[in-house]
Amino acid sequence: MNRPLLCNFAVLAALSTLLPAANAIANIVINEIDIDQPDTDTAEFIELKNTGASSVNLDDYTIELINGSNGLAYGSIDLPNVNLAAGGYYVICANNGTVPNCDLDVTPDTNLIQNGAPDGMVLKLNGSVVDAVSYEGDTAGATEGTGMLLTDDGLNIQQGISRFPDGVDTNQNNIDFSVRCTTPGAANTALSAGCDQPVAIQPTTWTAGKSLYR
Ligand SMILES: [Ca+2]
Ligand SMILES: [Ca+2]
Ligand SMILES: [Ca+2]
Ligand SMILES: [Ca+2]
Repeated sequence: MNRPLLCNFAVLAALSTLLPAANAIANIVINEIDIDQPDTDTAEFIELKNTGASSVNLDDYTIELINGSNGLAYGSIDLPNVNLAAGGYYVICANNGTVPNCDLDVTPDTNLIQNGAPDGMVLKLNGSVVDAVSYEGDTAGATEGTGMLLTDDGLNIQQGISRFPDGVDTNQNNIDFSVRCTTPGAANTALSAGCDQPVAIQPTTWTAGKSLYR
């Protein structure tokens, strides 16, 4: 009588080792992009986030940059064999000299990501699309729901396109993404203006700081 019970436990144990991997499929999202900067684009990046509760290896993931005029990929980034911790961020940049917290510096240094309108990108796991974002309209094969209509216009320093609230994915690009101050490698912010200004020093902090120099 005990043998079938033990067998069931064995099956459950085997399944439990498979389930985290299955859940991991939807846990990596395109969390933030900066596609356009003043003058030549010299600080473009793509930030991924692991929104799940367990570490995910990125080796089987690829990002494809999609041309909105024909739906074809104009670039592909094969992610390396690295583990991204639960809640962690992974930044792919064009130039790690201009993008803080860059984890993977890819070529070219400038004009890596097309500015629209529209264009998009997809995140693939073993060849299947698991997340996508289209900006300045709908890009064939790279749009979830409706493409984001607002744009990173390239006129403001350190302003880009963020998933906000951070990490939340309703599979509606025009709802999930908005123009915000850039935060490569960190949680996305609600701030959307004055992005190149330092965070204001609170009076109490300033008083405490001054006391250090007396
Ligand atoms: Ca660009
Ligand atoms: Ca920008
Ligand atoms: Ca999505
Ligand atoms: Ca961020």
